[in-house]
Amino acid sequence: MNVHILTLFPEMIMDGLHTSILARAMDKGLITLEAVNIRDYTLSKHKKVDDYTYGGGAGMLMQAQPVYDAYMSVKERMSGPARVIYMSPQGKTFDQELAMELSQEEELVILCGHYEGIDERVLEEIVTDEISIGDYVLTGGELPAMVVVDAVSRLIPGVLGNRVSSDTDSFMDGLLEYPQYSRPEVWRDKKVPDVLLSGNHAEVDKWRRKQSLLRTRERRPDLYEAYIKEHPEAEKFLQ
Ligand code: 4H4
Repeated sequence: MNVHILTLFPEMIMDGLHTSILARAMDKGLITLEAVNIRDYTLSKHKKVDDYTYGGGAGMLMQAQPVYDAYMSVKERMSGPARVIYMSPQGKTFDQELAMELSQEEELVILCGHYEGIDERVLEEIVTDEISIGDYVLTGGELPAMVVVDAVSRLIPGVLGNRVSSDTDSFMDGLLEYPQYSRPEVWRDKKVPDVLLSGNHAEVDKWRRKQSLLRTRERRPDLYEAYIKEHPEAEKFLQ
């Protein structure tokens, strides 16, 4: 997957995403990442990229021309058509299902807004998907873009190096993940559940399924109801 991020703060993206797993994925050639500085494409002699909004109102807006020209510079270098994602509170809420969908793409362009957002005309011209990471307003789209890249990248085969750990992630099967433990067996008088030390994989799987159902029912009743509707037989694990 080739990820192209259009941003006013490329260093924030490159520093933020050069984590161990993503850096290794890039070294393996599984992912390429570039951050394109929108400011490099402004035609204004003062490197201006924002202006007041027509109709008045507080705040500034990112202008269309620099964003469009930055996108066109990336488009020329892409191997094929790409989803162009605009990070905004007005978008579709990002979730594991959307992460899975995006992980199938070969090319991904992510546009990061600032100030009050971006001129609607360039959004209409280039954006295919508007995505939100939650119902709150941030100062920039860079953190949301890094959230999307992180969640999508780890689903690309070979990135985690151990597919099992993403397959049993929370939300992957519609349930929250079960509690997990590592050494030592006893920590501050708290013991690892005996079943996990038994070596009986069938019993471990049964215990984990029950814990996932209990945790989901307690913490995310919305997910639990949806899951039980799809899998009514699962309630037997709670007996
Ligand atoms: C974009 C602020 C659009 C306001 C922005 C608007 C998020 C989020 C975010 C910087 C930019 C903000 N991006 N999920 N939440 N005018 N981005 O807050 O549409 O309200 O992804 S606007």
